[in-house]
Amino acid sequence: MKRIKIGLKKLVNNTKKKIVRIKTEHLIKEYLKNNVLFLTFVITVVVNSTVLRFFCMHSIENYLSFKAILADATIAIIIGSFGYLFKPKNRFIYYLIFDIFLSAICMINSAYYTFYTSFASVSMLSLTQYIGDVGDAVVENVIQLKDLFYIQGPLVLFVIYYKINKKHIYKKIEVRSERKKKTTRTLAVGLVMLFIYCITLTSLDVTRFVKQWNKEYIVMRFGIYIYQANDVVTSIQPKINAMFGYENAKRSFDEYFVDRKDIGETNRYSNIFEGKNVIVIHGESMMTNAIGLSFNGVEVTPTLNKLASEGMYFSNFYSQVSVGTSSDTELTYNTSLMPTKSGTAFVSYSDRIYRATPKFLNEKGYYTFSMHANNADFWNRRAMHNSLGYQRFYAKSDYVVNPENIIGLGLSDKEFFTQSVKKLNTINKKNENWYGLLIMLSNHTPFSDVEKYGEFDVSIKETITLEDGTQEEKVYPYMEGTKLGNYFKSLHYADQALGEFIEQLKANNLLENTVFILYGDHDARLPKNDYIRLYNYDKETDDILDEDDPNYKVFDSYQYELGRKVPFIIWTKDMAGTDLNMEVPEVMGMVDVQPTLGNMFGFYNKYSLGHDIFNVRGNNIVVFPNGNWVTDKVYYNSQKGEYLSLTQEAISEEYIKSNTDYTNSLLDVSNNIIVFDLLNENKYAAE
Ligand code: GP9
Ligand code: MN
Repeated sequence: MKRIKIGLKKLVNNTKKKIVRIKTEHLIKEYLKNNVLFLTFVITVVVNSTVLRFFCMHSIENYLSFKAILADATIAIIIGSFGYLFKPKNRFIYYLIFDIFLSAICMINSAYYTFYTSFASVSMLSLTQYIGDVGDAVVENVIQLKDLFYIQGPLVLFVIYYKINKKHIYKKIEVRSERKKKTTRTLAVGLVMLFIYCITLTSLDVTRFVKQWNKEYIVMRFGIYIYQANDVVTSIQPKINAMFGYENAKRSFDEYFVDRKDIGETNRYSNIFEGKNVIVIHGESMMTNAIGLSFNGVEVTPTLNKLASEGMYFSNFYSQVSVGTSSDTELTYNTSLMPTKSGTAFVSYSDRIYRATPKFLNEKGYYTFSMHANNADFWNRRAMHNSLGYQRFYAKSDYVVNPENIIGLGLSDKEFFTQSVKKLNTINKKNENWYGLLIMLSNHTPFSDVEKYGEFDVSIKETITLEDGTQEEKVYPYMEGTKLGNYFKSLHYADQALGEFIEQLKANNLLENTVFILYGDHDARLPKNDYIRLYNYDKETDDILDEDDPNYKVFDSYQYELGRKVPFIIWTKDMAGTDLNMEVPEVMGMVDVQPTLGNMFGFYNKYSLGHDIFNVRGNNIVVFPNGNWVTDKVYYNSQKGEYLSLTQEAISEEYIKSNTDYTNSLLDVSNNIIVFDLLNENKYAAE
């Protein structure tokens, strides 16, 4: 009897369980059937964000980051919940609009990341006017097939809608109270998820979220949608800050410069160039790794090699650009300030007061000018060169630009230099002393005007003797057909243009009393794989060496960063063989140029952020706008919180911490100087 009872109880329990299961299954089925659009919306939104991380950040813990997926799903559910406020027949439109919007965010970021290795910011919207001018470069370099993936969002939604619409599911009537109930329930789920998400956040997550400049980290923890929303807020913030945070900014600025005792210190190089004329060359995309490199015995950059070997060559020199690329370098070179944290100084802050090199030299009686054969408003140079103290800006309208003289973005460098020499002659006749910046253009990404660069092989050619004694030339493709290969061809052209320019200067006696200064403005943003091929080519297989091969040279992301060095050279026609003819191998950044040159020409900017390299040799630090930094001992990646040791010396935690603190305060002070116009003495007077 007892057994029968137990048996019956079991049967009842099992049946109950079965009923619950069937009911649950039924409920789930019903839910799925009635909420297909909402679910499709949520899934496509989460998939897009995950795929974006996959394309940009590669490692599995980044793209399958639990926090990011939870954040994306939460956002999608919260947005999606309001879809229920609409009648079923209008609901599709609501989801479609948001799906298009969120997919566009992914697509823009995907393309942006390819170009800048960073996520997009709305503070860059004011720069879209330049996209037309570098349009080809952008399209060729940036838009890739992968960026079209994100269309799947609206597309899938549309297909699903079409299918269910056919089945008339969404034609049914839902009364208002039912719609409200659905909205509140779904929203409640979203809010609970939001709560769970918030308690998973660490204090580091929150601090980085507030600062917003470690973009990869934020996207990894918060997902792309929250990142972008936060970006909108932080991009508007500087404008608001400029209205309210002046007091704090000025206080930290004063404190910072109280500690800077080195500014104005003299050394062996003080005043060595006083009274000399100056030609500064802005070498578009010129990189140090090409110096000394040759293919089949032909040098890529014979002119740069000659200048480097005869002059003062800074071989561990970095540009410190942010999204303002060329213009950021011009800012840093001229003022010893760093690029702004959001937007670009050239575009957003051209009305500020700058203590720029042309101004100092102008005070010493120099005539100062700049030359660049592109549109004067590109990067807002027309306004900004004036703010920097260039008395005259010779731009495109001052040059004769014929279609046959165009390479890449505009007038070819050879033609630019030839026409500039004529102007320099006139300037030289009229002025006792002069200082001019010449901005090159031809060697600009995407380096695809190959047929205009002239002959330069980046293959490997070998003469082999056959069995019958005859000789044959064998060609291995090597870098032919790669972007890096094309870059070398383009750079070879630019170098040749530079060589011809120096000859013309000599022929016109313009080198007699002249200091010739050259900097590479930033790296050429070339694919890492092309460098791997350059350093690990196996001609037998026309492929790269196996990683196990003893000759395999590792080229990882640190090598890539360290390889972004650009040349900085100071040269005069008779420097070779003197004690000024030397290599300076200590790390140095663009921000150190003004103090270094200032000392040589006899002026000191008391608000420079960099250092005279000859006062800090071996003890310098180069800070990058993204918070990374490099010294002679360490390259530190702030995004990952990791570093690469460059010496055998042990690196202490304290070393990393103090340099990271220094980096953060330098970036803060620099940003404050520009945003709050702290060098504007009239503003001080008004206080
Ligand atoms: C445009 C040129 C290029 O005039 O200086 O600017 P970039 O694209 O290198 O910033
Ligand atoms: Mn540039």
